[in-house]
Amino acid sequence: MKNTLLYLTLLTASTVGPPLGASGRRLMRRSWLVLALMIGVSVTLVGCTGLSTPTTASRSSEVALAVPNDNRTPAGTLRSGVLELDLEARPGRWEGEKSDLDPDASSPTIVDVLGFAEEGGPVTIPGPLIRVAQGTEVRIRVRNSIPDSYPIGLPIPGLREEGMSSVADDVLLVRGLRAGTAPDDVLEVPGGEVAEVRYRAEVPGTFYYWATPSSRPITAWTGRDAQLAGAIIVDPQGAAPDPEERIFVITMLDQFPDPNAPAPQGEYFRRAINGRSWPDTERFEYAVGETVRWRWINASFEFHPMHLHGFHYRLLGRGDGTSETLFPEEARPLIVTETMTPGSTFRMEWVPIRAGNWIFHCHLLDHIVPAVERDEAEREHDLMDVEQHALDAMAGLVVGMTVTENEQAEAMEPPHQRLRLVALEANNDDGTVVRGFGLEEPEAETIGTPSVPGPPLLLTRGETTEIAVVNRLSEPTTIHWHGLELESVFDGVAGWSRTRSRIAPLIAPGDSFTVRIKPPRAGTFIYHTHMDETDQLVQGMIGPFLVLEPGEEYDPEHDRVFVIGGQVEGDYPVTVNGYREPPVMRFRAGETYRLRFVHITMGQAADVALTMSGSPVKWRAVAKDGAELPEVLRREGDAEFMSNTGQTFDFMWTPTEPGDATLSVTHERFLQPGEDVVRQTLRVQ
Ligand SMILES: [Cu+2]
Repeated sequence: MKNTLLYLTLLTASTVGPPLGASGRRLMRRSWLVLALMIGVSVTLVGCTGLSTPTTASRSSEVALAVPNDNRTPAGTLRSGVLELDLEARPGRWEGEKSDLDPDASSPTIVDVLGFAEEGGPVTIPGPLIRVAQGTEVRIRVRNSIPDSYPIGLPIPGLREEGMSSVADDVLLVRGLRAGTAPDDVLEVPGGEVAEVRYRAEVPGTFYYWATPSSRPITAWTGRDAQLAGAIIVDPQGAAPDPEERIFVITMLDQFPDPNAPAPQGEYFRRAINGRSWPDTERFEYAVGETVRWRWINASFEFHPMHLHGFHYRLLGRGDGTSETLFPEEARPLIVTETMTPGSTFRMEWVPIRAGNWIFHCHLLDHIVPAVERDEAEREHDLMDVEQHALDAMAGLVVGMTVTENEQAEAMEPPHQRLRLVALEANNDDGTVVRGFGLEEPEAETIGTPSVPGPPLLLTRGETTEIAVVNRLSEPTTIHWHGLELESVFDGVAGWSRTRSRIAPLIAPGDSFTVRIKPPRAGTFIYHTHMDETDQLVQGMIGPFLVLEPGEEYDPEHDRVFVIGGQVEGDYPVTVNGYREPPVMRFRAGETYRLRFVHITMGQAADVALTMSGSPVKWRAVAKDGAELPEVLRREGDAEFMSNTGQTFDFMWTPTEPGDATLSVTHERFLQPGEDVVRQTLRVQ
C-alpha cells in the first residue's frame, strides 16, 4: 500500500522553501502568458476591471462549509435566451469521507479546499452546474477571491514538475468555460478581480470547467485546488433535459506529505462523487425495468475504471471535457466497466431487471477502500455486524442503488452442475501470504495449495450452476462474480447485496456459502474476492469465469486465457497467469485462437500488446466484459490495447506464419520505461 501517499498535509511555504515574492509571482504569470501565446491559447479577458479587492488571507475557522452539489439545479439566471452567472473561486471547508476518520471521532474531519460558489452562495463541490439549451448566449463572470499565497500543496512525486509551487499564484486560470466552442480557452482572473467570458453555446454535449491558481496540467492537479471544477451541459436545441438523467462529477484530492513534517490530524487523501464519498454518497432507488441514464465526468487526475454490478450497461458516448462523441445506435458496446482517463467523460444507460441492492464503483482498489485502515480490534465488530461492514469496508467512489421488488422473483430450476470452489491460503518462503482458489473434485479427499489465478470456472449459457464457496482461509471472505447477471444476494458485496430479506454474508473461516448462477450470455468474466481487496485480491483471489454456448465444449488448445493480476508496486508484482516470467506458449500457423484477457489487478492502467518482429500483429476484437461487441466494432486491428482492472477483452487471432510473437503487459505510466513489464513468448509453429 502506498500509505505514504495517502496523507495530505497543508504545506506551508516554509516547508518547501521561501515563499515566492511578488516579483516571483509576476515572473510565473509572465511565463504562463508566454506559454499561452506559444501554444496559441486564446485568452479572453472581456472585463478585467478590478471590481474588488482581494480578500484577506482568511483563516479556516472563518471559512464556511462547502456543500455537496448533486447537479440537479442549474446555476445562474436565464432571461430572454441569455444566461447570466456570477461565479466566485474562494476557500471552503470540505467535510467528507467519514470512513477516513478515526472511527471513534464523533465529528468528521474537515479539509480546507478551494472551490467555486455562485456569488452570494456557499462553495459547492463540484462547482455550480451550468446547463443551457443549444443557442443560449452565456455570460459568466468569475471573481478570484483566493487569498494570496494560499497553500495548495504539491502533487505527488512523479506527477510533479520542476519548479512547481505549493502555494497559489496570483492568477486563477479557468479552463473549459466556453464549452464545446473554444477547447483551449483559458480565462485568466487576477487575484481580487473579476473577468468575464461570453459565448454562444452552439455545441450540445457534456463538458466541464476547471481551474487552478497554478500552472499545473490536469494530470498534476491533485491539491487544495482540485475541487475547482463543475459540469457544463448543453442540451440539443428543442430537446428538453431529461429530468431523470443524473450527472456525476468525480473529484479527488491527493498530496504528498512534507517528508520533514508530521501529517496534520485528519488531513487525508479523499475522493468524491458529487462532493460525497461512500457511505455518504447519494442512494438511488429504481424500479425493475426502468431505464437509467447517467453522465460521468472525471474532473480528477487519476484513471477510474467504473464498474456496474449485476448488469451490463450501454456506453452511449465519450468525451474529453471539451468535446463529446455520441456513438450511433449500432456502435454502442454493452460493458460492465469503462475506464475513465483523467479529464474524460462518458454517458451510459442501463436497465435494472432484477431487484436487490447493487453498486456502481471505481474498480481501482485504492479508490474504494478507507484511506486509513482500521486496526483489527476496530474491525471485529463489523465482521459480526455484516451491514456495518458494508458501510465501513468501502469508501470513496461508490454509489449504491436499490432496485425495488417486482411481483415474482424468478424461480431457479435444479442445477445442471455443482462446483465447490475452495478459498485457500499458504505462506511463501519469504513470509508473504498467498491466497487463491482450488476446485474440489467430488472424488478428491483433500485439496492442496492455492492456485493463482484460480482455476477457470466453466459454465453454460442458460444453465444453472450451483457454486459452493468454501472458506479455508484464516479470515472471512466473500466472492464477487464480476460481470455476471445474477440474483443480488449472490453478488458478493457482503452486508449490501440482498434479495428480499436474504443478505450476502461474509463467509467465516471454515464456513461456506452457495450461490446459483444461470448466465444469460456466453463470454469471459471474472471471479474475485470482495473482502479486503487491497490484500486478498492482490494476493491471488482472482480467477477466470468462462460461459460457453450450449453444446460447446471448452477447447483449451484454441481458447487461451491470460489473467493479469497483482499490483505495480509491493509484495505481489504484476503477473500473467500467476507468472512474472510466463512460460512459452505454443500455437500453430493457420489456426484460429480465441485469446481471452482478464485484467484484475490492484488497478493500474496497463498497455497490452502482441508483437512480432517489433510491430503489432493483427487480430479481431470480438467481445468486451463478456458481451459480444456490436458488429461494426468487431474489426480487425493492431494487437494492442489499454486495459485496466475489472475488464475482460476477447480477440480472435490467426497467426499466419511461424515465429515468436511477444505478449507484453507494461505499466510505464507509473514507472521507468521497462521497469514493470511481463513478457510472454507465443511461439507459432
Ligand atoms: Cu478510481
